[in-house]
Amino acid sequence: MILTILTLFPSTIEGYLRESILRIAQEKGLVRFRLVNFRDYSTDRHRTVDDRPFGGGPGMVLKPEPVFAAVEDAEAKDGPYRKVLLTPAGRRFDQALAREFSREERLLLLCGRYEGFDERIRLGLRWDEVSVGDYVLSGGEIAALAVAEATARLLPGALGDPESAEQESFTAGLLDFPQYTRPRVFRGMAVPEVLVSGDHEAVRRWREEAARRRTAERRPDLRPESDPKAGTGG
Ligand code: 6GU
Repeated sequence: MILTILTLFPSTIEGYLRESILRIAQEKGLVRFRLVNFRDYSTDRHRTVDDRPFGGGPGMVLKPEPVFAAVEDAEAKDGPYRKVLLTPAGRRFDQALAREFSREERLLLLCGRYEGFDERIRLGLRWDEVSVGDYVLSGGEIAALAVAEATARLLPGALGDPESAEQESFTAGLLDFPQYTRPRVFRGMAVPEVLVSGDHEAVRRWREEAARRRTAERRPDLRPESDPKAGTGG
């Protein structure tokens, strides 16, 4: 997959891509990240990317020309992209959409800034408009990283053993079960006996039950993927 991120602040994203699962996924050749500062596509001598809103009001609005030029250049070089506009007005990002994105050959994320985008950016290109939750960020960079990581970790071969084990079918779509490591007693709190019993089937049943209980208590809106009543959650 080629994952291109259009942003006015590439350095805020760069560091994270060099660490974590995202670095591993790149080293394995599963994904190539491209950071594009669309200010480079501004043609005036001040390299303008934003301007005051027609009709008045506070703040600045992203101009259409540099965004269009950057998108068209990326598509001329790489081919057509699935294009994602990061905006609090978008569809809520979830695991199902991450899975969908992970099947794309090319994914482009546009990070906004300022008070918003000129409406013709929305109208003139085909976007999936995506939000990462009901709160306001000052720019799309953190949202783009969330989308990039959730997507890249689903690429076949991206995860090491610990995380792929976590995806075992018996807890898919549920919240995680509680985990313990040494010591067996810490400040009077003991590890559940079953986890040190050596009985793998008993461990599996305990974890499944714990995951189900935790999910029902905390996130009754989620449904396990194996549940025939499954909604969009999980
Ligand atoms: Cl994608 N962008 C911004 N600026 N704020 C957000 C968001 C995105 N998702 C939630 N809040």
